[in-house]
Amino acid sequence: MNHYKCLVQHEIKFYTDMQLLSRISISCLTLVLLALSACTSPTTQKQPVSMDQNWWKEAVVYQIYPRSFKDTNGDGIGDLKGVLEKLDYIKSLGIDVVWLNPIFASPNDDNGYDISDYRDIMKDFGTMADFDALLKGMHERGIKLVLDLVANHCSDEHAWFKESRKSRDNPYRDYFHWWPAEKGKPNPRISFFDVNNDAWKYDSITNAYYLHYFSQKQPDLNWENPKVRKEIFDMMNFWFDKGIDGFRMDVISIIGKDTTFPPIPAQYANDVFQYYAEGQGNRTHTYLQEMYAQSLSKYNVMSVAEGAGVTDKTALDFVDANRKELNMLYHFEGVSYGYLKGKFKTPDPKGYDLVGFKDIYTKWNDVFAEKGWGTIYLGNHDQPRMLTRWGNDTPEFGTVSSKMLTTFLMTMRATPYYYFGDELGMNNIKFDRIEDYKDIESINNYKIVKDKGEDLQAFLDAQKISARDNGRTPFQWDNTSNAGFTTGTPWLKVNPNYTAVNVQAQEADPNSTLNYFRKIVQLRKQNPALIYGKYQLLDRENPSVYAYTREWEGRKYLVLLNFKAQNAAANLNLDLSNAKIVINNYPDAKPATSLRPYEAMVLELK
Ligand code: TEU
Ligand code: CA
Repeated sequence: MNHYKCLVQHEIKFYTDMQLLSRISISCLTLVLLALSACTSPTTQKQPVSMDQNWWKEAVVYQIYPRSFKDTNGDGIGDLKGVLEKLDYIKSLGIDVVWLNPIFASPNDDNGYDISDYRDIMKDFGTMADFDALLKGMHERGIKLVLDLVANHCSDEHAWFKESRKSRDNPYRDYFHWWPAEKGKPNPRISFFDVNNDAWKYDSITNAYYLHYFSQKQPDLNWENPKVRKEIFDMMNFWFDKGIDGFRMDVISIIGKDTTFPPIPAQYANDVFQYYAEGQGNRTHTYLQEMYAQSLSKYNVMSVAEGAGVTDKTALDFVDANRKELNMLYHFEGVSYGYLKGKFKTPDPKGYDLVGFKDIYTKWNDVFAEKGWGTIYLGNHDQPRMLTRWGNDTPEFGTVSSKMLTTFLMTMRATPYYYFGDELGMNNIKFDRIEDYKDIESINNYKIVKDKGEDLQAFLDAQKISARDNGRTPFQWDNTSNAGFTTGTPWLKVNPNYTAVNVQAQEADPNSTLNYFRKIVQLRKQNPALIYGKYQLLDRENPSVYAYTREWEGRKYLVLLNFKAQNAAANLNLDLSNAKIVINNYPDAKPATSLRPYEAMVLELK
């Protein structure tokens, strides 16, 4: 069975259970809170702050996919000089931190997530001198730089792997997971990017299989080996000594492995990712504590785990400060929501149910309410454009729903990870043909569907909403050819709507999504209540409106978001007569609980 089917089925089953549970607990909580709020004045109530304040909690992170940002030499591929050239634009957004997807030497089987030299820059992107200039340029502007640490696996073209596969007694043999073929085929492990979903690849040179959770060109590193861990920590320190401000850690949740490779226990049969992350003992946490001691603790840097397979049950183990592991984690439950059971990333044609959406984000807020710290995102390089997936990308509602989603991201109690291009309201390109896709995930899953004789048209239709390449099309700077991204042929097609949706057009328009983003970034930064304030969901059952308050040190904000294309009203027992609108996405808004399509407003309650 396709592993994605397993993944999605599990997520839905898991979600349904959690939804029931959280419905019960949230409604109890609501009753208690309603009772409490009846006897305390909301403006004088002080919220205890149970955690330290940190720069990375207050930051807005802007993620740049460098391949698609700005090309300066006409080869059709974005580069580091392109990011350098656009630093003033990045600064103008008001963001604090830039996260760059991998920029290291790579044969690009998976766009840089297959690293062949961790201490060198990918040729397509430039040189180490370009990197040094970029880091300097960012720091001069007060922007921090976070790089991508891809340490679950490297490239099969990395010197370590080239050595490792030569002979069974090579000093690098134990840098990877090998299974001698004379012991028979190892127990199955599922690969996410393999046409047979098989994570074991036979290598005839030494008559053995090696493990690759991702593509055959991404062999998994053996973290059981202390030499591997030392290599990784030294490499991290190399970049920290250069002055970078942190790492986003690719699938760091699955680095620990039970190297006896037992059969996967039945309880994980429908969710292999969760088995990889949570089912193999405590190894990952032991390694992360060592990483903290050997590297992270020595610098004033931030760390964020890509929490693939991590549930709310174990999330705090990664980010509770007392454990001395990492700072933040991003979960997959939100972005996995709304796909059909048993189908590879296929959205429900009826759309997604907002109550379930609210429950997921509320549950994850609660995980970090006392300890640790969360993140919030609706798009990244592994996701389609947030406007298409979670908003409404028609000409009528594109701008307003884009601003509504931005309002959500900027008013939750978590560090926002904002994906480049979302500030312009970029949407999915929706390719018709498989030939237009460049992503290994789309290409290999197409082959899987084809080999099984399943419905290819249905697959392509679903990809129009869910494919990763939708989020990777070139950034839209202006209305000249190729959106000003390149003078050559772009590596991935430019969305034809660039003639209208681009930076140049939006700079001039005070009501553009771009200027709205700038404004709401400032609003968040100037109001600690929007960063640290307690989050309280209101009117949970409302199928159209997401309403919540944020409250801290006598300040209280009400956030009202209509997620639907029809008018809708929130049912709230709140007096809005003295409320003041601090930001809204319609020009003539008044404090009210009735909202127009995709209307968003943030009110300060007095
Ligand atoms: O993603 C890990 C991951 O969970 C994805 O493979 C995810 O399942 C998929 O994108 C959903 O469509 C990280 C990186 O973010 C991704 O770009 C890499 O391809 C992957 O690891 C391998 O390094
Ligand atoms: Ca280039």
